[in-house]
Amino acid sequence: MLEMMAEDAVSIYMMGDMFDFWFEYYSRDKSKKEFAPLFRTIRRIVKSGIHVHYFTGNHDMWTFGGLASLTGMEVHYDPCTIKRYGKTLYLAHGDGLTPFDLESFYPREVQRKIKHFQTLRKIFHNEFLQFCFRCLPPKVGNKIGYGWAARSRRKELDNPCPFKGENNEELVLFAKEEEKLGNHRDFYIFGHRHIELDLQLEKGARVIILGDCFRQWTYAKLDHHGNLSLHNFEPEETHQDA
Ligand SMILES: [Mn+2]
Repeated sequence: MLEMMAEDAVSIYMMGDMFDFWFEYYSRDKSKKEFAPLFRTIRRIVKSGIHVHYFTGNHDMWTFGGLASLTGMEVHYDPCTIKRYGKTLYLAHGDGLTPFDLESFYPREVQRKIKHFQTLRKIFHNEFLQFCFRCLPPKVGNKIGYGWAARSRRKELDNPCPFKGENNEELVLFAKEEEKLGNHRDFYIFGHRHIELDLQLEKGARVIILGDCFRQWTYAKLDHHGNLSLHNFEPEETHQDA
């Protein structure tokens, strides 16, 4: 997919959670070797003059410089607003982005769920706890991390969560709130939710949620006229020899 994009891209933006679990320890983690072919490809693309950006997600925020130095990508830990071809784009993985005013949007039960996720997110971002986890032997840390990721994957498979509608989907509500506050963007682009969404808001903004890169292989393309379109990559077509 990356090689296909590299044929005519100026920049490539990956919206995070490309890894089930990514953590950089103080000691050497031999299991990272399995990503060598991916990293070689990214390095080659970067070397060819294409800017490659990575937005960390909630499964791979624990990079402390390693991912950038292994690949040459620019790693972003926070959402970014960029301007390309006359359009303004808000780019973020999407975890933790909820409308500020939870009470007016959600019933109490949903508010509780969101607050629970926010607490967990604070724990995951805590620098002291990150320091402690970095001291663990990679084998132990990975067992915990991959175990957690597998549990959440199973939960999602057992209980898939399709588009909740524009009055309930947190990322849509977040974008609407931004527009209301006067922070206009032409496109809001997110990952995180594993659903494909291309939604036009009233004020001309569009919310794009990119599906995934294991079933739907979704990507968005912004051409030099500023038109944005969604596509699905078909791996078989170009990778019969892989
Ligand atoms: Mn995510």
